[in-house]
Amino acid sequence: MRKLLLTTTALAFAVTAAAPAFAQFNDRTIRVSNGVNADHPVGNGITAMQACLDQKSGGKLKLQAFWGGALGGDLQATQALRSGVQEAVVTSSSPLVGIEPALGVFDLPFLFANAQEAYQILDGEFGDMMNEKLEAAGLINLAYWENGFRNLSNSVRPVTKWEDFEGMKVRVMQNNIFLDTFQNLGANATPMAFGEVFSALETKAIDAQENPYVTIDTSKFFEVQNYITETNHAYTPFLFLFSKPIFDTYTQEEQAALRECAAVGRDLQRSVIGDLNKQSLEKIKAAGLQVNVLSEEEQQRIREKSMVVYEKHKDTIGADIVDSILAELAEIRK
Ligand code: TF8
Repeated sequence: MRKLLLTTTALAFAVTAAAPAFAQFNDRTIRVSNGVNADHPVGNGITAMQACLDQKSGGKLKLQAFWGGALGGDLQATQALRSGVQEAVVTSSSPLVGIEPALGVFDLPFLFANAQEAYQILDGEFGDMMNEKLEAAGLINLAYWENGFRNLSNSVRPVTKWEDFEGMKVRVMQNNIFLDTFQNLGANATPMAFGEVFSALETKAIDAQENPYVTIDTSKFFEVQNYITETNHAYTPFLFLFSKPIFDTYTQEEQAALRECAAVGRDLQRSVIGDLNKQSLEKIKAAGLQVNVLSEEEQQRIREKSMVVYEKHKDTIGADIVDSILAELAEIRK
């Protein structure tokens, strides 16, 4: 009896050993592009995601990151995903409103009051609903990473109230909600791809731009700017998008590993941004920029003035979408 048991056990081991390890995984190189530089927290997120993939796939799924827009800007790379010529991109949602207008909901000024609110909405049912829309457009959103709360930098004067925007040449993303938000404040808003911003600031073709502190730091915008105002006027999510035509050819195990590991990367990336935000601000101050924080009163004035943008863009985004996010936020804030 004992001998029989031993033989059975030995046989079981032999069968396990004979089965090729990670048989459900193929050797794959997954190109991931992003407009930011490698020292942006997206870099930490990619490293964490890779460690997770190594474990799950036995080293078969490899991320190959491209930085600084090396494979094209957000929109260009996203189109390459849709046509199945590039695997993945970490992109802001804002430049993609031409592909999926509902994404514009995240561009509404002062929508989220803090990151926790954003996480609840993005990682919950609302985020899933948006992912279904993206899927219909040929894009699998593996997870919502973070670009973050946006602040204004400029080279001409301190901005402490909305009247200070008058005539200022502000670069905005290629997105009509941002365009209207800044035009409505009196700025001369100019849509421009991210990759052109540094040199446009340097040559003074534009006076100002708005991005999270971490991006102002890692993309070196502070080197060609004199003033910063902590406006927190919008929270931009990063989408970790995967090409649906390519994703559909992957095994279920590969797909599941990518989704799970993108969430691991997301958690780390968000926490690194949380820490780095303060450090980036210190670095910007140390470089000699004047930093202004909007008073409660001025922020309230800007917020109220910006509400016309909600009405103007409600139908383009989808009235049901705008109403449902506002209802969910009201619920969260109770
Ligand atoms: C922008 C965005 C960018 C990102 C990325 C670097 O201002 O906030 O920071 O989408 O491509 O265009």
